[in-house]
Amino acid sequence: MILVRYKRVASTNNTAKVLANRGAREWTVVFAEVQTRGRGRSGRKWQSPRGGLWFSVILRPKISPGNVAMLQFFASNATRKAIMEETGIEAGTKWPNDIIFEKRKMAGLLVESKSEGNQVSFVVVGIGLNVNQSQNTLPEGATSIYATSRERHNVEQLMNRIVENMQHDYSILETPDKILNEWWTNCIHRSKNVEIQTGGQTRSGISKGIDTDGSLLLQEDARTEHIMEGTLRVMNEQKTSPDSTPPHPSRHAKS
Ligand code: BT5
Repeated sequence: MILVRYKRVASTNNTAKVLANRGAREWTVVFAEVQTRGRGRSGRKWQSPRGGLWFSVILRPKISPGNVAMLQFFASNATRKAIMEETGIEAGTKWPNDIIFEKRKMAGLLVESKSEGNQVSFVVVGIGLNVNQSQNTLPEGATSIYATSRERHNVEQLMNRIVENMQHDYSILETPDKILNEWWTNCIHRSKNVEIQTGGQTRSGISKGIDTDGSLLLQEDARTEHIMEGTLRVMNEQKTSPDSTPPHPSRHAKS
């Protein structure tokens, strides 16, 4: 890992993309104590004050551009595991890019990439994890490790653990099923009723799985649809089908 540390940047993803375009090596990591223009998906803002962990990892995986979304699931798994290993908090995954604890967002990921032809030239995996912020400084619907456990943690130690987990599992990018399985097994809306805001529409149904293109499988009445992007809300806590639901029935459920 090659660490590039800043006290303050606009967005570690922006800086990482500049470095990647200049040829930075794989596993170059851009870290900032504060982001002044932290970004979420679709131009949303990501609040990034001191006390949280804000960083981006440059990767050059040998995958096709159509599979870049796998990096999001891959990095979510590494982050969820690191939180558990370092703090004991058992958080869950939420489609497409969240880590949740007790219905509140603890972390978010922003994966951006550049491809040339059929080759991915780089992927930037941006990870934002609320660590030492107290509840009253967090946005609505958010939580932090401190707000959850009353324990403060070293943000760089958490980052190192996340990157180590990614490095340890990097070769399984070649076996996407393992990544999808792990993500889905820890998903907070596995086989639950959900509502998704997508492209100006509201879709609702039972979330049935995820696929290598990053989509969510949503069962609406008799049809199962692939939802490519959106914001998901879990509608109730009752399981609609038994726990034996296959982790990602995608291969069998395409409509
Ligand atoms: C995300 O977007 O969840 C992706 C967040 C990625 C942040 C990292 S930090 C390092 C790297 N550099 C960047 O500039 N970004 C990445 P999205 O799913 O669109 O969620 C955005 C929404 O989350 C906002 O509209 C708020 O409602 C909420 N939000 C903003 N700041 C938050 C925070 N610190 N914790 C929890 N929720 C937050």
